[in-house]
Amino acid sequence: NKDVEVSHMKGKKPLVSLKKFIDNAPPTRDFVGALKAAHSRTGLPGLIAEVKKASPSRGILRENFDPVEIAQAYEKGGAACLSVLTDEKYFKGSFENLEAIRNAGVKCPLLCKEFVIDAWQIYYARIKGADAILLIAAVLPDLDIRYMVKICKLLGLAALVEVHDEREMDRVLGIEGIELIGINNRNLETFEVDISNTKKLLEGERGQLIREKDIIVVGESGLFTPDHVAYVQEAGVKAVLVGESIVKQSDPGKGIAG
Ligand code: IGP
Repeated sequence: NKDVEVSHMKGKKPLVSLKKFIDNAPPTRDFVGALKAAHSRTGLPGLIAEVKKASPSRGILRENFDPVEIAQAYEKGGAACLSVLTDEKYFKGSFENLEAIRNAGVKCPLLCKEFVIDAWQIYYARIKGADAILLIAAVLPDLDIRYMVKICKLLGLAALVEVHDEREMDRVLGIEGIELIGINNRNLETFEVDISNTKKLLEGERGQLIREKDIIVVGESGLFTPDHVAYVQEAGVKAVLVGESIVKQSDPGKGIAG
């Protein structure tokens, strides 16, 4: 859709030349494998710790935001994977942050947190050091998800497909080759957070299908306490995505233990 403005795409290289870069790019790291390993090692959901400067609902989360310092602290604190916001408009993130974290020698696999509406962005994320990318079911038709999941496989990226209601969950469960589903507890229209959303979407037949398909579910947003994590684990998640509560700590690495 040419009417949609994606600011970081302006003036960037066309897809053909991106493909050449990718042929020479170092291999990706195993994002799903890292989550599974953390889960089986600790018996707790694997942690995806989010490098997040600001959000539309909460404003600036951290003054003196140094993405590399935060990423290193998360890794030291025991995160399995990291999530790096690259969206500039709403989250004050950037692809430069992603690249800087990768170049700083952080070993955790990296999720690129971008509003993907065009395959171009997936190639770009790969070049900037991503090992996984977010695909949001609320903004992508099924056909695009199918196509983008295939592109991710070709590029060696994991796709974290995010849903926030039953309808989106059912759509995504109908798509072949999905390994990772994120359940967002934040309502994208009201910004309200309700962690029982994770439980609701994993009940009954949906939960059963997810277990049969061996899909890893990630509980996303609004997790602030060990009790919250225990609650979503009980609901069936094997991984969690946490931003605000740990990025706000003076030592974000120690924040993980808390
Ligand atoms: C982290 P929180 O409440 O711990 O800061 O949430 C993460 O789930 C949230 O940033 C998020 C998000 C998204 C951001 C989930 N899905 C999609 C941007 C786009």
